[in-house]
Amino acid sequence: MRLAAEIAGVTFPSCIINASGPLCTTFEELKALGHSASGAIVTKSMTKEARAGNPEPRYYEFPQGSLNSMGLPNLGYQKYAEFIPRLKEFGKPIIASVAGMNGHEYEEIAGYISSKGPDLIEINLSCPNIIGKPQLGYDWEASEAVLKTVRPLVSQPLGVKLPPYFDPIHQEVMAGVLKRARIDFVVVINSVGNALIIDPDTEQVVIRPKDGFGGLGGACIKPVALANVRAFYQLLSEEMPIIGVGGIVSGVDAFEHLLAGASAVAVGTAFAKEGLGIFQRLGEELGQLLKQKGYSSAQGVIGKLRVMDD
Ligand code: RRO
Repeated sequence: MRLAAEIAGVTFPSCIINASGPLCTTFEELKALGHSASGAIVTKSMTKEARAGNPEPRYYEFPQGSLNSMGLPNLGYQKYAEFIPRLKEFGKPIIASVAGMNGHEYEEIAGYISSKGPDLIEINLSCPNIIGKPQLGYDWEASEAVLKTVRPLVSQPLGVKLPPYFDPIHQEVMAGVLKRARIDFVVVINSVGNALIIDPDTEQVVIRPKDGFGGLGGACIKPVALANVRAFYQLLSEEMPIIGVGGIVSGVDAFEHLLAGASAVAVGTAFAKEGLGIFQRLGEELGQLLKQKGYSSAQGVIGKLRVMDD
C-alpha cells in the first residue's frame, strides 16, 4: 500500500508522522524518530533560549487522552540548528517547529533555522501553557503580523500550527490571514487549551502549573480535530495541504483525518503513551484498512468525506 504523502512539494515516505511535543526534544529522541517508521522528524517547538518548562507534575495521562502544561521545555534554537544537518542522514523530511515569546523571537529563530536546511518550518501559534501569555492563534492581527514578517525570512515551505477553533467565522478569518501571509501548509489542531481535570478522590487538580489548567490531547479531542481539518480543507484545499493532529490512536483514526482533508497525520498523545512502535502499527492498520476498502493509496482518500443530501 502506498502510504506516502506530499506536503508543499516535499515527499514524506509515510503520511503518519510525530506531532511536535512528546519525545522530540533531545538529539537522542530525534535520532530515534529517524530510525522509526515516522514519515518525518518533527522537532519540539524551539524558543530563543533553552527552557526548563513549567514545574512538575505537568503531564497527566488518562484512558481517553492527556492533559499537559509542559511550558515549552526545549534546548533553545541554537542546539536544533546543530542537530538538523546531522539528522539529514535519515533521508526523511525534517520539520523544525518554532515558537517565540514575541514577534522578534519568531523572526530570529525562523530566519536562522531556515539557513540550517530543514525541509519545512512550522510556526507554532498555539501553545496554551506559557504563564501570562495568550495563544497567538486567537489574535488575528498579531498572527498576521508575525507570519508576514517571518515569511520572507524562510526559504522552505512555511506552515502554521493552529489552536482549535469552535466557530466557522474564526476558521474563515484565520484562513484569510494564512492566504495573505502566503503560508504553504496548515497543522491542526494543537491541544485544546486550558482544560481542567479534577481528581474527585483527592479533590485536587492533576497538574501543578496554572492551578491545573492545561492542554487536552488524545482520543477525546478527535471530533474537534476532525472538524478543524474539515473546515480548513473546505477553505484552503486548493492552496494549502493540511497535517491533521488530534486523537489518532488507530489506523481508523488516521483514515478519518484523511477523509476530512488531511494530507498527512501527526501523533502526539498516543506516541507518548505507546512509544516509537506506534508509527509501524498505525501504518500497518491504515494500509490494511485502505486495502479492504479498495483504495490504492493514502493520497486517494484525502478530502473524500461524503455529506448527506438535503
Ligand atoms: O510545551 C507545551 O506546554 C506545549 C506546547 Br509548546 C504546545 O504547542 N502545545 C501543548 O499542548 N503544550
